Amino acid sequence: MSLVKVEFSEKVGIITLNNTQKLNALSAQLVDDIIEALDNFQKQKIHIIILRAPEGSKVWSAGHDVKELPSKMRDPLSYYDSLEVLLRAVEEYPGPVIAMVHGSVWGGACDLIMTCDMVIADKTANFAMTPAKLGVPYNSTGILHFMNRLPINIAKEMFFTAELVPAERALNVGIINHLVAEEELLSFTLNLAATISTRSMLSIAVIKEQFRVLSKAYAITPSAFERVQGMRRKVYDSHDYEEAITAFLEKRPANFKGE
Ligand code: KGJ
Repeated sequence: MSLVKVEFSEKVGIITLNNTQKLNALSAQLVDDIIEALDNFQKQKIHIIILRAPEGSKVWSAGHDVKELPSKMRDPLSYYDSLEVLLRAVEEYPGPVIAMVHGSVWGGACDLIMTCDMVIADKTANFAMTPAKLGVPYNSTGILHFMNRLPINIAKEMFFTAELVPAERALNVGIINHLVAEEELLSFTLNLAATISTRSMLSIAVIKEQFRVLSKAYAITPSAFERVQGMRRKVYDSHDYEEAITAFLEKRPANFKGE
């Protein structure tokens, strides 16, 4: 059974993450279902996608399925990790992907909404970037998503504190495009999609691709790349990574040692 619900009109497709029992944690299966929905919409030439959770959800998505993170000694966010595959699918969709957010957004799901082209939210929305809570060495493409979107001090605060940023502040710092009343969340998002749908989709698809290519146009030497990978490895080989994942599963705070 699919973990997403799909609806569409002529040009707008809605994908609802529909695994609320698991707080829409981004498991490999949920990710596969989202990607399949995106692929089908692309074949049907649906130009604009809205990504949402079921109405009234307290949690929009709890982020990467922690139970699917590898145990120690393996990169938890490698190129083919399900979250990474999803983020690329959203970035490469040839039309706008709009995140419509009611409820809290955690970790990898926060990276997902930052990868969407726009974010519309109501006052229940809040956003936390949690790798430091789970001892996860975040990957460089993920860091870049935040650098490209937010002032660096705000991105660092999110990563260093792993605390939820409430909706009003999220608007002020640029995480979200529009903060709207709860009862207007869907109509506002659909109106925005309707406006976009009157524009040239060819032009928009090319501009979106230009933003994608140019926002990643950073040169890095092979040795710098290998150094970063080596530093990240120290983290996923560490006591702290193993301890934080175990602590999550045992529903207790992690006891970090910094090694
Ligand atoms: N992955 C897997 N299972 C999860 C996750 C998750 N991310 N979040 C929650 N669950 C499971 C819990 O283990 C419970 O399972 C169930 O969902 C309900 O959660 O005990 P079970 O029923 O088998 P819970 O905690 O009882 O619900 P609430 O008390 O309502 O709390 C909701 C919260 C969202 C506040 C809480 O579940 C929570 O803090 N979840 C973890 C959120 C998080 O830190 N996500 C980021 C994961 N990390 C990343 O995405 C990445 C990439 N990273 O680098 O950190």
